Amino acid sequence: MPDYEYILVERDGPVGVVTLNRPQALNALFTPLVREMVEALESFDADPEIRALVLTGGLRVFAAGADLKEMSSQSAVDALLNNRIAYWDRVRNIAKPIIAAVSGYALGGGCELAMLCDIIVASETARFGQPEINVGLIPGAGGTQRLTRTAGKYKAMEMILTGAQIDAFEAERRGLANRVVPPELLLEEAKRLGFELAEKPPISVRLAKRAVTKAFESTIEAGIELERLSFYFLFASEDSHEGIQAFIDKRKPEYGGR
Ligand code: DAK
Repeated sequence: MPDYEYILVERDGPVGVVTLNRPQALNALFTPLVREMVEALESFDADPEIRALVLTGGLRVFAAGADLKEMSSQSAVDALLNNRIAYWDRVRNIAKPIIAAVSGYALGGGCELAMLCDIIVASETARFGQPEINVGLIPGAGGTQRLTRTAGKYKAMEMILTGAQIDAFEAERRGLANRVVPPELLLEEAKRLGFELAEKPPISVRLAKRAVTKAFESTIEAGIELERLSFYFLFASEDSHEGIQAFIDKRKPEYGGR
């Protein structure tokens, strides 16, 4: 295993566990962390002894979204050319099932990351939300499409337009979490599911995952494309710079509608 700085990697028999580990920034998804996460997931995906993956952020927080400090200096053209979404596409292309073990905040890109996984186990403390609107953006890593298909138009619209969060129990009711468990049982339950999947025929699991994903996403491409261009476009707005800067300065943003 390579040395990672921002994640922890563990093998438990046939289950590979990747833990986001940037606690001082609430696991904000800056590029070095995302790169390490993708590399670790791909390396487990290529390992014949691993049959299922668990992705977690530990007990305190899953991930508080993309790194607003990293994004603060980004122009619309930077966003387009950096093509950081390629990392997210690589997560989407992992062939083995990924179980998200979510505790604490799963916000913005954190919520979108959980939704890229195949099964979501939530701890009682989990909170899901798409707060990008509060910093002058919109979800940029699939949230407008995946949350809408999962929770339905009206709940997704409310969450995305207001930035309101939902707790673990509402997430379960809305189909955004498979089950809710006490925090101390979160990893155990996620791994238990991983062990269960590891007993199944791997090729069937792989093809079943792909087919279910296809059913979920068959017309998603157009939506994602639109979302991505809109997201990049927002970096040309004064309000996104104001929103992000206000977050960093710890003050209330003043939006001028430009
Ligand atoms: N980015 C950077 N730093 C963050 C952060 C973030 N998203 N969230 C928290 N932190 C940092 C804080 O700045 C603080 O650092 P210091 O001030 O101590 O240096 C530290 O983590 C602890 O945070 P707080 O002091 O704020 O902790 P609280 O418990 O008071 O509040 C909170 C927790 C999660 C409610 C709050 O931190 C918060 O509102 N965070 C921002 C949440 C947010 O707006 N997230 C959405 C970001 S936009 C894409 C890929 C991804 C995305 C889009 C496109 N492509 C590749 C195209 C995703 C976009 C987003 O996620």
